[in-house]
Amino acid sequence: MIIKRYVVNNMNEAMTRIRYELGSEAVIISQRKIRKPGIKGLFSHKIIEVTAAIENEISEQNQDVKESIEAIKKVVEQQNEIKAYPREPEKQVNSLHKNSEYAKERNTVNKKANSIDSTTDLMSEMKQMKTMISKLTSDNIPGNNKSDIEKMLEENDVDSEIIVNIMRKIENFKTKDELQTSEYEKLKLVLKEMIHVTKPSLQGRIVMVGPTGVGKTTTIAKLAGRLALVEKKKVGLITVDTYRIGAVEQLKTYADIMNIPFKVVYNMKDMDDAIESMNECEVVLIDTTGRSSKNKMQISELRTFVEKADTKNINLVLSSTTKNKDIKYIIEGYQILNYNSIIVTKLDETSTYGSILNILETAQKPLSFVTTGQNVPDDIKELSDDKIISLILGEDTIC
Ligand SMILES: Nc1nc2c(ncn2[C@@H]2O[C@H](COP(=O)(O)OP(=O)(O)OP(=O)(O)O)[C@@H](O)[C@H]2O)c(=O)[nH]1
Ligand SMILES: [Mg+2]
Repeated sequence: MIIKRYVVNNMNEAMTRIRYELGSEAVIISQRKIRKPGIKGLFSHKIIEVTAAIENEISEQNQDVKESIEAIKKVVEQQNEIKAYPREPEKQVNSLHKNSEYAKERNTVNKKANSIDSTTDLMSEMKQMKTMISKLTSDNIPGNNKSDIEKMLEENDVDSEIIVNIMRKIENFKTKDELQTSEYEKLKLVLKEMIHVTKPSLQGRIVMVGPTGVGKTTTIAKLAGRLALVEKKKVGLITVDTYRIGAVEQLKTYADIMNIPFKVVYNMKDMDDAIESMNECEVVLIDTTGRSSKNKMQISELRTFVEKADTKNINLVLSSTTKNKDIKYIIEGYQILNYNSIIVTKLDETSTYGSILNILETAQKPLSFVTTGQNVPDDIKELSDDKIISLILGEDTIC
């Protein structure tokens, strides 16, 4: 019996680690809330100590399968010998094994395989054996069966291609203390290498681009609120609206409430004038209309406006609820806008967070913000890479 103790933040984390390290047969023996050791522990929230156990001896069923395999192996050997001496098989073989174990084994084999008296029977028995062997060994054949890590990443909606990539990286991951590093710890180190966050610069011109309805305008309102009302900065708002009637009103309402300058841009000349008129502002937030990434014309039109903004602070805004396949198309379609960072919205609308990894890995750009609800200006956050990793692995939630 293997008994292991886990100190974790929540049961979700405990289950993930137990399932990975001890397997799905493991049972939880006890769980209790404890405080972290030392003085600090008195003031921090309680953590959980979970004890789990698993039988480490080979199960009776597996033992049985092993015995059957051994028996069948011997039948195969004997059949080969019989084939080699077709005329007087018993005599020939017996003469080869005069005082050998043959007779004894033959008895055992006959017991186990008494229906094998022809090649056809043997073939069917071999087929069964193949199934048994693959069942017994499937866990040890790479790629044959999904590992617990793969299953867990899949459950958290990490894209299948990215999972393959992660597994390859884990396999090649070398640590100083190889024997002491579990695969789960390696997974975390691999994810840390893959996920990048950037400390967003909230200065100068900041542009938001992205598909329809992902939350660009709401995100701009949140940032404007934070900068103008909390940080007391001089903020201006520009909206590039060459398409949707009504889009203007939404941002204008926020600008009026916050009492900050607001301009609507319909053409390139307007863009120059609007930027010029906001020379005094420390931060100018520029909103754009949502575009389908499939419509290359619309995206190129948007590009000319974005280039006019002349800034390195261009954010691609994507919702965490976007399908994995669409993420690839959107990121590809928006590439010509040369965005520098990513904002992932609507994390409050999802229960798994693999999409954050899917978006960052596909875009190969760092994350600046995430948004977690409709409340302006509160529901916007910067996340550390460790927090993102624990979200992706299902150890933590955002709300
Ligand atoms: N649940 C949730 N809803 C959000 C979040 N951010 C924005 N929304 C909502 O999503 C809807 C669309 O938001 P908009 O800000 O208008 O989206 P947009 O990207 O500007 O849309 P277009 O201008 O049409 O391209 C609104 O109902 C917002 O309240 C978020 O973080 N969580
Ligand atoms: Mg909008």
